[in-house]
Amino acid sequence: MNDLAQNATPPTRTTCPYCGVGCGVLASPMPDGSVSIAGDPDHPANLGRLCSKGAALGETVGLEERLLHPAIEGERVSWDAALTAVAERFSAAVRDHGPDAVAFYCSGQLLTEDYYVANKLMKGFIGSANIDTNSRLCMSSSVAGHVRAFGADHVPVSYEDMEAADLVVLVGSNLAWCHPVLYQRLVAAKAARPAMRVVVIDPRRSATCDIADLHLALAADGDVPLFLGLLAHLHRAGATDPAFLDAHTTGFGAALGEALALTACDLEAATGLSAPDLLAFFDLVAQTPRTVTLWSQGANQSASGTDKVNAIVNCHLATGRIGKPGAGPFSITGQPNAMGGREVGGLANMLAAHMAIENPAHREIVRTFWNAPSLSEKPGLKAVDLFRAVADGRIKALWIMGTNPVVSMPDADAIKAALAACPFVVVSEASATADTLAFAHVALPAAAWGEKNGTVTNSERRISRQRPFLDMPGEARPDWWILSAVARRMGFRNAFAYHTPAEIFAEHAALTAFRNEAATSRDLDLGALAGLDAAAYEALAPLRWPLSARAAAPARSFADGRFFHADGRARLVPVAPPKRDAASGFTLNTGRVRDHWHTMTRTGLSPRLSAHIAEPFLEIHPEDAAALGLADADLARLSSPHGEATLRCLVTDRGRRGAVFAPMHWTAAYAPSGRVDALVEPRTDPVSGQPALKASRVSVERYPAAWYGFLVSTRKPEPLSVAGYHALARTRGGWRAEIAGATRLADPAAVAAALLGAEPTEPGLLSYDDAATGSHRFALVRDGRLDGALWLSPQPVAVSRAFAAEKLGATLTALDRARLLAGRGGADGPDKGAIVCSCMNIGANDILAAMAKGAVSVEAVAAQTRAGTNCGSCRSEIRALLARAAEPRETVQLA
Ligand SMILES: Nc1nc2c(c(=O)[nH]1)N[C@H]1C(S)=C(S)[C@@H](COP(=O)(O)OP(=O)(O)OC[C@H]3O[C@@H](n4cnc5c(=O)[nH]c(N)nc54)[C@H](O)[C@@H]3O)O[C@H]1N2
Ligand SMILES: Nc1nc2c(c(=O)[nH]1)N[C@H]1C(S)=C(S)[C@@H](COP(=O)(O)OP(=O)(O)OC[C@H]3O[C@@H](n4cnc5c(=O)[nH]c(N)nc54)[C@H](O)[C@@H]3O)O[C@H]1N2
Ligand code: SF4
Ligand SMILES: [Mo]
Repeated sequence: MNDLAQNATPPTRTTCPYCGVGCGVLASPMPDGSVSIAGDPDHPANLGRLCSKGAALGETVGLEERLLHPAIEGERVSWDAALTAVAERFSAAVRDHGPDAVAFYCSGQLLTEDYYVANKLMKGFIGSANIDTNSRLCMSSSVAGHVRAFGADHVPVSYEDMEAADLVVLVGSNLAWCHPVLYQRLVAAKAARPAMRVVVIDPRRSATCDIADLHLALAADGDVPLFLGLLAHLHRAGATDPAFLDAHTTGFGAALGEALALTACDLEAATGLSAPDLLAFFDLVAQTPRTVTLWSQGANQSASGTDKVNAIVNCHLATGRIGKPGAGPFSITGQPNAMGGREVGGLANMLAAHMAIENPAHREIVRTFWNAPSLSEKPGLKAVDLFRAVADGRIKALWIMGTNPVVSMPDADAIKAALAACPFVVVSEASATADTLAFAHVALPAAAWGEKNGTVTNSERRISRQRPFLDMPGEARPDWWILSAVARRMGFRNAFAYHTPAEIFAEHAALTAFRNEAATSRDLDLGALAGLDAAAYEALAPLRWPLSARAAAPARSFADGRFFHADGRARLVPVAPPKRDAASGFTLNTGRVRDHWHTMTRTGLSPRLSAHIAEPFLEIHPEDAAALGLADADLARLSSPHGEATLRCLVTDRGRRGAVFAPMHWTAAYAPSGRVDALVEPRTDPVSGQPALKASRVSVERYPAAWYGFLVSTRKPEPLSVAGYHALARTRGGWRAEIAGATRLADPAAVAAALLGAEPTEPGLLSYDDAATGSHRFALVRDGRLDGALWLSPQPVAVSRAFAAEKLGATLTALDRARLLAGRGGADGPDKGAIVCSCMNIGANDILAAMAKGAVSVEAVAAQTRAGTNCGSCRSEIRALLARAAEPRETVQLA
């Protein structure tokens, strides 16, 4: 995989642009234009490891779908014209309607330097706090929970603490798929110390349950009651730490009062868990001082998200399990720079450098440091409210950067309507196919990963550099450059006279240390980096903060029992169980798959990553499916008061009855009816404003398919509008698509010719009609090679996707042609089945074959097939195959 040895220039040390683990990457542009990627063995986050997404980064840096030039109303313009237009329209809106008539909507994928400039411009110079970010959808409940408990948004735990714990409790985290390298570290730690215990708390039996000693498949939003029950149990079992509570906290009495108010009966009803399961969990926690509780979106993305966070933190404070090795509450971040965004104050209710906008002393510090003419005095609109203000005309000019809200916001069709109605929308984007770009009056081409230069902070507060190793293509520019250029055109010349990201970083670091003298006054202190010059910035090694200029960094956060509230104490927050609605229908849970990233503008470019799961799907319990007359691989139509979606059924008992799960990734660009956020209700947590993305009410019915189809083609198939449903994916050598329609096809041959780009009478267009089953098969052969193939059937198409995709572009034998029309592999070309290992392109059937030959362990499978030998992200799936020894799915490629 790694061709570094062939390359003369040393690789560039950079950081992965995907998840919050923040792995170090060595990137080397190769003479043939490709990029070789390897894990950085010296980076403390990953020590050389990468997951499937990181390992495939080289497949995502091409220019195929890049936005390369600024445009106004779709017409290419100069940068000067575009920047001037943005500055004039924003200035005019502020002049005519006041500063709160404009807004920025940013992203945890911006670099710290970009984010710093955006926040400074909006809060300090435009004079509004209407800058919010996709981190509102991601981390804001944790931010609010930390601030309530600790007096600052401080994450006290490190990856090493997780490895050193005797018990790791994962709450609403599918770590195996979403933070795969951290998961591998956990797997390795448990293998080295088998006494370690892992508990997974998730309504679904996710891939992460592979290493769980205990999986609590709780009911949606059962977390607050569960941790209330735990607090009561810790109290009764004498596992609390009265000395710690006494010396370092307030609020225990009230928090315990809420916990004791919950009866055992209430607890079982609210969590959906049995008494023995609850007791097993409670006992394990009570007996294990070195406990790390790690949580993610199953906690944050909820109407009770902030309370969930505090219910968890309360248990750590009550037992004094915080500020100690191998113990603590660990909110793990999703995006590569969610933490950096929080550090510069990129949320509408924060200021900068972890200061609070409501705090006059903090405002004075920032006003003075920035020499800001009109520092905002009050919090701005949070994402959901911000788009409501766009919809009802209060926002006259909106700038979206580094996020794709018409796909990722709840009530996503309403977001489209809001943008369509907004007088002025600016979108800074790297991809020309991002759905949100369709609503831009001004489109600005942003530099992307591999080109941009700056810093990110990972989940354990470690700042790492992203360094460029590719030239910026076309007219793409870094986000900080674009923002600074607009700021200067708005008249703020001196404050935004930046030439390099190093200057911006040094200013940010200086602000964190400005009037931050007393030992506990503000947690974020990067004073040691305030004077950083260009060379030192260039060479900056990955570092965990605080990095104070005046004092040695404390060995460990909260080790001295001092917190950031004015009284120096932590607060236990009394939380009550959420009210439960008794509405009918299904609870729609949403989340991620292993090999796609968010709205797929990057991972969708990679054939390797697209092979794992190539289509949006719906996990539904067998009993629910049977009641609805739905079988595996049928299509289901979902509807809610907000919108609709059509998804492929994956009938599985890994979820609870009455609950369905769908991935968030698919967009209009890949599967127009797979945009699940069209269904999701814009209900938010009352404290954090984070939307409840994991528990919408939906109804499910069968999509009345008259026919189903599957095709592969060397060209992007058009027009897919013949199909009521389609899902496109890249595959080696071209494209594949799942299609279906509700009305019978009058002329299948004509459809085939159109979709495959063939003349209806072209001799190379082979066809086979099977009257018995009503199915039709077509193969287009040009110059002896397979140019495309289409299968149509009244039932879900039972053709081996891997075999069809593999033959695309290949020279065909007579036997191949026969097999293609039959849709199966043959003895000499076995059908791989669903791809499990995307690095090595190994399918489920390859693994089953190895098992048939006697492989009984992941290692033995790896030795025979090479599956799992590169990044290791697929090992939990291999283990699951070993455990189930089940048949692979033929018709749909789902893990
Ligand atoms: N492959 C991949 N990795 C990613 C990303 C990606 O797009 N793709 N995105 C990154 C980002 S930005 C983020 S935020 C993280 C997210 O990382 P995770 O939070 O781990 O991922 P999700 O799949 O969103 O949700 C996690 C789990 O929460 C469970 N859940 C749902 N409701 C509840 C509940 O009420 N209680 C509990 N306890 N659990 C519940 C779901 O069943 C799901 O398995 O992943 C990051 N890593
Ligand atoms: N139903 C449901 N919805 C969800 C979630 C869920 O679990 N369920 N999760 C939520 C969470 S946690 C998150 S983090 C969001 C993520 O949702 P989004 O932020 O909308 O997802 P991305 O696809 O990462 O969007 C990033 C965009 O920035 C572009 N881009 C890439 N690099 C750059 C750059 O350097 N500069 C600029 N200007 N643009 C760039 C990309 O092409 C892409 O269009 O989704 C949220 N929505
Ligand atoms: S775990 Fe994977 S996606 Fe996350 S930072 Fe590491 S290589 Fe990137
Ligand atoms: Mo996220």
